[in-house]
Amino acid sequence: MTESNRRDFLKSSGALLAGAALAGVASAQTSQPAAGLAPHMGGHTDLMKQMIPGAVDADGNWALPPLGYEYDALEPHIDAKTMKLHHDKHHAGYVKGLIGAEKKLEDMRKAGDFDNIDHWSKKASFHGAGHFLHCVFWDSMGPNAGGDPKASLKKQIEKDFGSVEAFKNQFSAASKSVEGSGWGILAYQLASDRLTILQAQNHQLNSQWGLIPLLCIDVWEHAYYLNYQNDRGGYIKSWWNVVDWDKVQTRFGLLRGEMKT
Ligand code: MN3
Repeated sequence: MTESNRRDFLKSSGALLAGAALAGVASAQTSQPAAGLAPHMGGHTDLMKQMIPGAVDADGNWALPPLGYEYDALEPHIDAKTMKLHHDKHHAGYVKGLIGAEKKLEDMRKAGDFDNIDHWSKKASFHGAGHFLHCVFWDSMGPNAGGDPKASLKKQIEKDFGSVEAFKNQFSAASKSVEGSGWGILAYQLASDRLTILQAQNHQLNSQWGLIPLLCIDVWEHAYYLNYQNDRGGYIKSWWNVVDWDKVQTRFGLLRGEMKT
């Protein structure tokens, strides 16, 4: 590319980027006239810390967040033994696995030897997705919860799914029919300003790009087998009673710029 061609290219690609940014602003303002531009823009790390508290420690290293309630707080819907094993052993394992995989990738870079790149890239994806989803999972539940979404999240669910009942039916069906181990996920699509339901296998498969999980249910057997055995549908039905919609609303509100970070 000649220098003048390069300048023309930069000029036109810059114009395209600026156009895309303006289009984004316009659509955000159309859907959220009162909020306008999100006040958290430029502070995404702070935003994520509020959305998924405790996913990293004060030094920015991956960490196991403490539960915001007692192990037995979700009984009778989720028993204390399941919660303790799930949080202290399974989730802790993903945090350890993510830290370990990132260390291996660092070692490979230092050594300039990428023979095992497939293995450790996949491990980082698996454990990283597992860590993130468990953080959202714990922070989607609580005692004295259940009921239906309220405020702006309720309106968005009605807009994108027709009704809260239709949303719950789709979410439950998707979660129940995950092949093997996985998750049902309600996620916010940043590009379209819409909600969508994902059916993740393991932690990291069947996703899209550019969306943030707001609410998720773990349907790995370790999440329910002690109490429900093979009755995944019974577990999902009961789980709706511990969904803390205020927390889900907070995540949605932060992403939409409806509240300050
Ligand atoms: Mn799990």
